[in-house]
Amino acid sequence: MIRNSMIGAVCLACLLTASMALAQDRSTQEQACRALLEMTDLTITSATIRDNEQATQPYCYVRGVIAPAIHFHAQLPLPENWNGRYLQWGDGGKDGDLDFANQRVAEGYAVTNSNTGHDSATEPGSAFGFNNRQSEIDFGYRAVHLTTLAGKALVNNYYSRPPQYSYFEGCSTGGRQGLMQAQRYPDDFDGIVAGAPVNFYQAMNAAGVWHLQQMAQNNYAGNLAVDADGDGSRENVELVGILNNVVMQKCDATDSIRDGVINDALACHIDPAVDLADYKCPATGSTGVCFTDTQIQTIANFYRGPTDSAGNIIYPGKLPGSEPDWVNLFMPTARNRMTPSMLSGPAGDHVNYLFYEQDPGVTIPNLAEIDYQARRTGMNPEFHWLEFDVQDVADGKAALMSEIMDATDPDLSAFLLDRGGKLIVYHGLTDALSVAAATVDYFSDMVETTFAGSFAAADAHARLFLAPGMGHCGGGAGPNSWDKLLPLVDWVENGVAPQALTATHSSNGVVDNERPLCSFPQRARYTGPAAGENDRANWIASNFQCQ
Ligand SMILES: [Ca+2]
Ligand SMILES: [Ca+2]
Ligand SMILES: [Ca+2]
Ligand SMILES: [Ca+2]
Repeated sequence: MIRNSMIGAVCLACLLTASMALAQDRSTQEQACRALLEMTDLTITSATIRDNEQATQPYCYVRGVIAPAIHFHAQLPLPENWNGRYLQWGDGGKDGDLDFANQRVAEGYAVTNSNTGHDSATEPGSAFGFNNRQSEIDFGYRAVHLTTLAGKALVNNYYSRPPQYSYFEGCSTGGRQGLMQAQRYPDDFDGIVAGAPVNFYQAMNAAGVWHLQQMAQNNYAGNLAVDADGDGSRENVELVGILNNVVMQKCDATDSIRDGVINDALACHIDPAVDLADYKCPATGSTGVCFTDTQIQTIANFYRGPTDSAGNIIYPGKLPGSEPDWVNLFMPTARNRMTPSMLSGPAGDHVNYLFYEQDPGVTIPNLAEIDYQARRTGMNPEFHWLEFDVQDVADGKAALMSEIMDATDPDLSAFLLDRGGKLIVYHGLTDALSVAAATVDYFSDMVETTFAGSFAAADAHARLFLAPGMGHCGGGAGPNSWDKLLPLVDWVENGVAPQALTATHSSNGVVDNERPLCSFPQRARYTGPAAGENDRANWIASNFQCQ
């Protein structure tokens, strides 16, 4: 008893001392963080110690402003937890908010992100670009660059030394930003990972509108969602399932593995008129679920992509295997109130505010109202997305906005050769939003311009990894998960170039498919136990080789 109470007393004193030390720690930490408010050449509006939801250790959280309207924040690990690296975290969609990278902070990175020059709560979607060139420039490239400079200044001040290495990590809009940085500001980063880049920004968004038009035109005649019960609402999406099955029957097993994943979607060619012949509606009176001529044309157009009046592709069509993702993105159904996510999201208001040098008009009150007559009079005339003509891309009507937002300069010699930077690009092959074929085109152009067409020469500086069966930045039937940053850090700091990225697919938290993603143009080939291709147990990375 006595012994126990003594131990208790000792521990109590012990705890008291420990908690006093902690409080002292916190106040010292707070002081060091708050000192950033005193920086005279950077507008810092707050600096305070904050807990990290994804770690036990708190960090110094800083907010600041760059004129005229870029708001940014920095997540700075405590000095003893800092890994010496700086990371600019990429944005998504049209951004307009501060994105947190708690996991990277927990790993020791000093991280920054900005609202890219506008707030999405007041100017949602593309609306920030309404008669506001400065806002467009900030979103296009200026915000990321200046936030990076601010982030490096903060790091230098807080840790009393500059970052040893600087990185950029992002996907989608973040992928575009990564390529933009490599092209415009080659000195900002030592390494960049750019996922599913939307770098053909104008063409891609114009294509998005064009695909929506395919579904909506002639009172939804080409829509793949059908009104199966005749109550006037198009709720049935069975046709997409049938289409996807036909595609899988044709191309899933070309890698000799039936896993619901097309290994080389770029080599899978679908001719809807031929491949869907068995499911075509009869000439008179359709019975059951079948494809009309107009629907078959829609599908052909989806795989082909929009073309200009001379027949040139404006933006590549959707790759086989991506069909399930057409539903939410492009198909007006009763379930999405006839407003697919591409319409309510990136493309619906793009042509109103971010495409033309002069904005043609504000959005109509309800984007789903296809019969609505846009009002041409008044202070703010309207422009209906159905009026948009994709030929305007080819006619150069987006030239100025392309200059601001596209990141398609194939010359990366300043970043890759002069600075010695490293670039990892990845793209899911069933991405129906930004299409991997466009990234293959850009990467090949880059190799042509920067490395005289030699992929072998490019390999030491930049690599492209295509992920079979992966959707936009993640998801999909194929292996779609891996640490995006770690292989880049290893390459930059240890000179270990990633031969392959090991990606996994999980169902209910259990890994059920694993594959090496190969450096393009190599592809993964099965080299495991003979005749064991279709044994699920053999779907592990070590049973494949990049060839
Ligand atoms: Ca942001
Ligand atoms: Ca504008
Ligand atoms: Ca119905
Ligand atoms: Ca397969």
